[in-house]
Order: sequence, then structure tokens, then C-alpha cells
Amino acid sequence: MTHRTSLSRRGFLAGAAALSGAAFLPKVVAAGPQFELTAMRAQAQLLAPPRLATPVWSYGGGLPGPVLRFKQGDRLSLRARNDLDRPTSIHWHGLRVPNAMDGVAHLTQPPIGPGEDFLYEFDLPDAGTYWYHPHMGGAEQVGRGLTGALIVEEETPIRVDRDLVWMLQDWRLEPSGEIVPGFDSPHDAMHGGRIGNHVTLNGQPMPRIEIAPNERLRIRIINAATARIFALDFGPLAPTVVALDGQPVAPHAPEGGVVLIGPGMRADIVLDASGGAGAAVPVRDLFRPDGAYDLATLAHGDTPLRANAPDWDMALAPNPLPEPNLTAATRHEVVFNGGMMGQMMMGDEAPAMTEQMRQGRMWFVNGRASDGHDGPPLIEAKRGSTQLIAMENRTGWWHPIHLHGHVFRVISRDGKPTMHREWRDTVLMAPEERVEIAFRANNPGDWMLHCHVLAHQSAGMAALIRVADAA
Ligand SMILES: [Cu+2]
Repeated sequence: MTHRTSLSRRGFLAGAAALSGAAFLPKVVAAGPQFELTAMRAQAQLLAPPRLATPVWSYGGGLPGPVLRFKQGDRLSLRARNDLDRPTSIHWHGLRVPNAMDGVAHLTQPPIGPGEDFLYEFDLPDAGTYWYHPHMGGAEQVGRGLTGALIVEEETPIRVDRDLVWMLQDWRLEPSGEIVPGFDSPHDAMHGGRIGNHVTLNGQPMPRIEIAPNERLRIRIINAATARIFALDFGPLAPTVVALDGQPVAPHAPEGGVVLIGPGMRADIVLDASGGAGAAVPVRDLFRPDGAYDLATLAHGDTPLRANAPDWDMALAPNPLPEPNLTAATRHEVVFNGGMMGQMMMGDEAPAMTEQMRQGRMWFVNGRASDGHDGPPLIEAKRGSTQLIAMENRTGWWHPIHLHGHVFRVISRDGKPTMHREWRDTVLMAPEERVEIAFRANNPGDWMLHCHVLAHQSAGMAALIRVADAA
């Protein structure tokens, strides 16, 4: 099902436009020789017609951007072009890339100015579900639509009938369809970030997705929202989680039957269409108990694909990740603080935090608000060492904490070992929760650790981790 074609810029954009209505097929398949990806202004029909299309920012003119598909072991070579009127960059979320390719403007590269371009080139050692987005003015640039999926296929994928990408985005729209401006409002930043009033799946509001009874789907769910957390319920259908943040995990039913996925995070699920002929099953987001809503409908056709659900193996082969050595780990205590109703006024650091708040910084990592590339590193790690970060969320809010350049194991939550010791690049912390993560610091450079609620990040919830050879 992979078409390994090279596309000129013209072909690339034409392909995106021609296929933009086909939301549940990969819009553009791009791999092989170098190609281009352009950040530009575009229009997207986020509200049902006859309401007007919404002016958005887009990669390549479609929304979301093209699905980039590669094979494990391929080399990506992509020229990013900026046709916007302000600087940007592209971060490859979850991919273990060399530091200079990480796409963090002002830290790993200069911003890509209007009319400029930048060549990204790196190997893809890990299979899985990843995504790309700007790492500059992220609350606005991601919030206006700049995002796309990057899929790295396994050498031997698990057997399914269809492999789908579901990119979830959240929008705050005026009744006219215009995006409400003000992406870093202090009120949003103090609370749960910029929560919108419209949600789209692959750029479409409440799509109806046709499936055949007893069809097996692999669904790669990507939360590209800047703040909204989803708790997806599939009604009578029983999803099996097979990968988290692109990394294989022992296949398991999600806790409580609901797939919980914070901003920046991904979940690959296997879903058998077991609803019966003609059944229309809503996919519901239950995260806010007072505001559950339908996100999509899974519409079973009348003709079963086979007599029973398949019994094919769902386990994915692991990626070549370096195992942390917990018996020789360096331990760090990292406290997240701030926001509305945080435990601001406790401890020796309270006066310093109060002073920073006067300057508009609202979130703190070990007492310090940072943009992640100013001041001294939070952690300096010797290359090859194991780092264990004991994180404490001393706030009343949820935070998806993302580490660049590495993938970590989630070791414990509130002192209890996790059941799957899952690999992740982003871990969701509940209010007041404590989470331990561990990773082998084998990728040299300066890497960000930050909250992926992007209004939290821009209000200080970021830090730097430096990995270097011993002096
Ligand atoms: Cu946060």
C-alpha cells in the first residue's frame, strides 16, 4: 500500500489538493529522494458548509499537512520552505534525530525566515507514528494548523485490513469561521491552555468513517491540539493499544476502556469492526465529564468482510532503543509549579517565583521559568549515562511533558511501578501526580524538556537537558 514515489514541488502540491477530500486515505505518500514541504497560508472547511472556509496556516496547502511515509531505516531528506510572513522551523516530534536536525528555533538552528528554506536530513532508526510541527511561536503556529503526520513503517508490519492516521486538532473559531486571535492569552496560560470550541479529525468536523463488519483497522491517533486532552471511547468496540508515542507496547486494553491522549502524544490501536451490519458507533471524547461529545462515527456497512473478527497477532517488533541501566542511574528531582491555584507560595523559591510572575512567567521547573534555551541546563548528562527524572506535578493542571532527542521508559506513577514500563517521548501528568522516567542519554546536544500545552511552554514550562562527552 506504500507508493514510493518522488514528487516535485508542483506534483506534491497538486497531489495534496487533488486528494484533500479523501480524509481517510493517506493524502500524500512521500518517501525516497529529497522533496519539499512549504509552510503557507491556505483555507480549510473546518465548519460544515454553507459556513465559510477558515483561513489557516498549512504545510503544502492541505489540512492537516501531508502524511509522510517512510520505511524503517530510510533516510529523510526534506527541504522546508517558508512562504509565511514570519519565521518558523520544523520539529520532528518523537524522532531520535541529530541535535542540529531537531528543529528548535534559536536552540538547534536559526529560524527559517520568510522566503527562506532549510534542509532537514536524518536517518529513521525507529518505526512508528510520529508528527511534525513548528518549534517557534508554537501556540500560534500549531494552533493555526501547521502540523502533519510522519509514519515509519515496520520491516514486517502487523497484519490489518487498513492502516489509518487520525490527526486530532482543536480550534477556537468565531461563528464566521475565523480563528479567534490571542494565542498566548494570560488567562489560557494560567489555566489549561487554549481549549477550542471545534475539534477536527483529519481536518474534518465529525467525519463519518465507513468500515466493513469484521474489518480490522490499525488507527494511528495523533493529538496535535495545543491544549486539549482526549479520552476516546469507542462504545461497544474494544480497542487494543499496540504502540504509545510510536513505540511498541505489549498489546493491552486501555485502562477503563478509554484511550487517554494528551497534546503531542500518539496511540496506535487495533480496532475490529465488531458492531454488526449497519451499526453506527460514535467515537466519543469523555475527558471532560461535563462536556462529552462525538468526534466521529464509525459506520458499519452491510456486507461483512469475513465471518468473524480476525485472530492475527498484534504484537509489534521493538525498536532499537538503548535500555536505561537503573542500577547506575543519576537521579534528579524535578518539580513543576505554577498556574492558577498552584502551590506557589511554599518553599524557599516562592519569592523568586513571585517576582517572575510579575514579569508574565507563570510556570516553573524547579522554581525557574524558562524558554528552554536561556540560562544554565536543568540537567547535564554524560553521554551514555542513565538519567532518572523523578517529576512532581505540584499544580492543579494536567501537563504532557515532552523530552527531545530521546525516548524514555515510564518507570512509576505515584510510587507504583507502571504495568508496561512503556517507552514514550511525552508523558501525561495528572494534577498532583508524581512520575518517574528513565532514559539512556546517548544523543549529544542541548535538548528541550517542556510541557506540550503550548501556552504553558511559552509561559515558562520548559528546561534544557545537555548531553555531552566528559570533559
Ligand atoms: Cu503544562
